[in-house]
This record gives sequence, structure tokens and C-alpha cells, in this order.
Amino acid sequence: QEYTALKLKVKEWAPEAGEQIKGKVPEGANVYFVPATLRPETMYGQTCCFVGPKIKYGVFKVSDKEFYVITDRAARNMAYQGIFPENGVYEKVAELLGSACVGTLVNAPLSIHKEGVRILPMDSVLPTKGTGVVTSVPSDSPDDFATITDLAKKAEYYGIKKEWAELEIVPIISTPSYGNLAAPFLVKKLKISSPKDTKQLEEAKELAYKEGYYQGTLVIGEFAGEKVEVAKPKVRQQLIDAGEGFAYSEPEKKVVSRSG
Ligand code: ZZB
Repeated sequence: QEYTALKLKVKEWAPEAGEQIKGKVPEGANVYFVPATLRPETMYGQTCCFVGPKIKYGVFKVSDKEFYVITDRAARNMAYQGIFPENGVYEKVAELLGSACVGTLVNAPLSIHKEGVRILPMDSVLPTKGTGVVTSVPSDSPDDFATITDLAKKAEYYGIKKEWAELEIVPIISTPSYGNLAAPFLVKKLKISSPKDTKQLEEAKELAYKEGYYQGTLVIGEFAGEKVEVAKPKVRQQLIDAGEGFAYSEPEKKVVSRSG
């Protein structure tokens, strides 16, 4: 799988995570949550970023000024892809449980939410896929839409502020079959009522992927009006050129579904 890894810079730590990295990351260094995505063209619609609350993350040193929050497994893979200074070497300076990171405010490149988005919990994040960090685009990802709907509904239970899960969802991609908010449309159409409806969510994801990729047109940003097929590599390159993202690949595995 060839992913785009995106750099979401921490603007303000959740208290528990801030406490845990104290003294381990140099003052003034930038720390980034690094989700892996197959849909760089949807990054305009990021409204939050998910971590698995029970997943253990490392804070890995890229340089004196730059650190990445990802799983150990992703760090090991990255170490062989020229992402860290020395081949095969990845230096972990701290560890963080996903739950401790919830509430952290990060800057999401390209997102219309310039004020930043929050790190929020998602139970279905797989520690064995990508970087274990997942950026959320509820306009185009049914899983993301189902999850933020649930988070907003049960904010107190999740220990979050309701408004963190209620950032505005704007159209990113227009499609002939599902309109310009494909994920909310499909969640409703397939009568998905919770993130635990994994079978319907899997189907919704397949449908959203196909329609978005082959029939979709971007309706926002510099490439508005262009087909997704055409715009996708351009948005990706733009992120890479701006130093806000990089290529990350991992060997194809047997289990590819996040719910299966
Ligand atoms: C942003 C995005 C926007 C995504 C969208 C999808 C969609 P796949 O096909 O199953 O490989 N993802 C990445 N890592 C993980 C993880 N560790 N656990 C759970 N989910 C993860 O799915 C790849 C997608 O799964 C990635 O692309 C990421 O979410 C998520 F509009 O990033 B995506 C119709 C899907 N739309």
C-alpha cells in the first residue's frame, strides 16, 4: 500500500500527554501526529484526527526539531524508507497511550479548519495498519462520519468536549450517485446507526471509494472542478512539496480491512 503520511503539528497538548513528554522532547521542537491516508485529495475536509485509545504510541526523533507520534511498527517501517536520518534506526524518546492524547489540538494541513482539529478516540483503529493514527474526513469516509456522530452523542462518556466532534462538515467531492457529502448519505442510506455496524460500514466504504475515485469531482481548493483521479496526485505532490507530508508504504498484508 502506498500511503500519504501527513504531518499534523501539535499546537496544544492534552494535559496528560503534555505531562508525559515533559523533559523528553526539547523545548521548541515540533511534534507531529502522522496519519497515513489513501485519500490525500480529501484533506480539505479533515475535522479531527483519531487514535486508538488503548494503542501505545511512540514519540520518535526525526531531527532535533522534529518528532513523530506513530506506532513502533510504523517507525520500524519508516526507518527503512529514508524517513529517519539513519537507515534502520529509529529513536524513541517517549511513549504515549492513545487515551492520554485525546483533546490535543493539532494543525491539519489543507483543512478548512485553520484553527486546528482535535485528537479524538476511535475504537476501530488498527495498530497493525498504517501509522495507527487516522485523520478524519467525515464528508467522505463513512467510518469517520459514524464515529464522530457517536462521539458527539456520547461526549461525556468519551470524556471529550462535544464541540470537538462537531466541526463543520463541508462538501469536498461531488459524485453523481451520492451527492456532495457521500459518507453521510451512505450512512443514512445503509441505516448505519453506530460505529459498531461494521458490516454495513465496510460496504459503505467500498461504495464511497469507488464512486469518489471514478466519478468524483473536487469542489474545493486549488483543483476544484477537476476529477478526483486527476487531482489526487496533484494534491499529494503539493503536500509533499510543502513539507507537510511524505510517501509511506508498507508491504501488502493478508488482513486489509479495518473491521474484518
Ligand atoms: C483519510 C480518508 C478520507 C480515508 C476518506 C478514507 C476515506 P483501507 O482501504 O481499508 O486500506 N486508516 C488508515 N490507517 C488505519 C488504521 N490503522 N486503522 C483504521 N483505519 C485506518 O483504508 C485506508 C483508509 O483507512 C485510510 O484513508 C484511513 O482513512 C484509514 F474519505 O484517510 B483514510 C471511503 C474511504 N474514504
